[in-house]
Amino acid sequence: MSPRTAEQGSLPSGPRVGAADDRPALGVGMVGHSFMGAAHSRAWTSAAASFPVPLLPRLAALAGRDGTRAAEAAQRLGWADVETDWRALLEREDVDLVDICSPGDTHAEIACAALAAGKHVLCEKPLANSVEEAEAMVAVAEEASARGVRSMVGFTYRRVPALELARQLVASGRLGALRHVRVAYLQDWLVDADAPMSWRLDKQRAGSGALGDIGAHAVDIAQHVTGQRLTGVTGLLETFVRERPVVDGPSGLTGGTGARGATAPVTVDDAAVFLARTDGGALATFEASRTATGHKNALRLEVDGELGSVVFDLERLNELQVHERGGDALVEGRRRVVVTEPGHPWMSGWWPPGHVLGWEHAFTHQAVDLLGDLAAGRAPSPSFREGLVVQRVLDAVERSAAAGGRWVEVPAPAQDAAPRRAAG
Ligand code: SOE
Repeated sequence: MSPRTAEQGSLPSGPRVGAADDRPALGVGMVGHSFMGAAHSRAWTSAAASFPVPLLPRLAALAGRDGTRAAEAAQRLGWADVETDWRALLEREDVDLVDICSPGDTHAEIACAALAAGKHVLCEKPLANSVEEAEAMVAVAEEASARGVRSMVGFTYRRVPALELARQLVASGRLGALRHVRVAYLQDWLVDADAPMSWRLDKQRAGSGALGDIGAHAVDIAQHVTGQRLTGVTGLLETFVRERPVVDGPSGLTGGTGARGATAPVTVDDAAVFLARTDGGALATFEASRTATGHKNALRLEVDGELGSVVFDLERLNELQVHERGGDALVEGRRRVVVTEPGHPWMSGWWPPGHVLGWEHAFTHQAVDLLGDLAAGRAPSPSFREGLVVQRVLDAVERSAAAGGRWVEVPAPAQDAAPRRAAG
């Protein structure tokens, strides 16, 4: 599916295309418009303002089951049109890419149908609710890729400049042979037993709880930064709050008045802890919790090598702590690198040194890289197959936890994940 020319796309919204700008347009149709839908919308609208993207994203249509809420979101987020059935996006000539920002139980059906219809796909993480679903998505995605129809899974933290710098330092050998990987992704929005039910707490909708929601990020970024794969795990899961109030409102199980009624069972984990080995001989520890009191969105990664180590904290996302051994013992220790220099990943598109970025900018970088891949006819990364690698780790943790924490091997991928590419 080749993107349409700016002349063919006569949509009222999206970046203004003047006579001088003859870049082709890429029509986007998005499914879902809550938290991730808002983040993706801002990414599509900011990509062209900060980077010389080869395709101009056009926010063609937003799909949401509740037409009134979808229309309000479309107005607020800059979408030109609204559909109440995602399938309508697949029929639209002005949609070249479907951006899936809906709950996990919708990913497989929507992605497979969109790819079969010749639409590129960006799918939020985790890729699916099960290994079986993820394997089916990979098969459809790789067949579609042979037709030039591309797909990507949205592990956005790969596109935080400081984490890409960490990956480059590891890949360059500056840290030496890796010994330890330590990842904790801690939030506390569910620590209050009164926090209401939502789709994220329903196994049927979400697949798992903290493990798949934020543990997926922890697993992906650990594998991406180290360039190593988790080969086996032992894990524990816990649900601390087993019943939650059903709030009859948009974020509850049914849209409506906001009245509090009965409670419903929580069928997913509040927290996951697991240990792993990597195929590079390192030991890894992971923690993912949405009941970690006092932690708001605290993704912390530490990689310790024979020659040095790096420490990243999402709550200080413009910084990377770097320690390289062998210096002057008098002043040896970690130095704080502010990752905002022009030569740092993606920083060429932003501000002078020290003018820091935020959480949302990784979504912009994701959109920028995807637009570049589509224009160049390249397979985007992370691919659905890389999403399947994460899914297999999540599944192994669940199987380990269900078996009292016994060691569970993680099946090796059938073929290498997409080649790692230097960042933008
Ligand atoms: C969970 O609270 C969450 O919204 C994740 O679903 C997102 O992937 C993460 O970026 C922020 O936290």
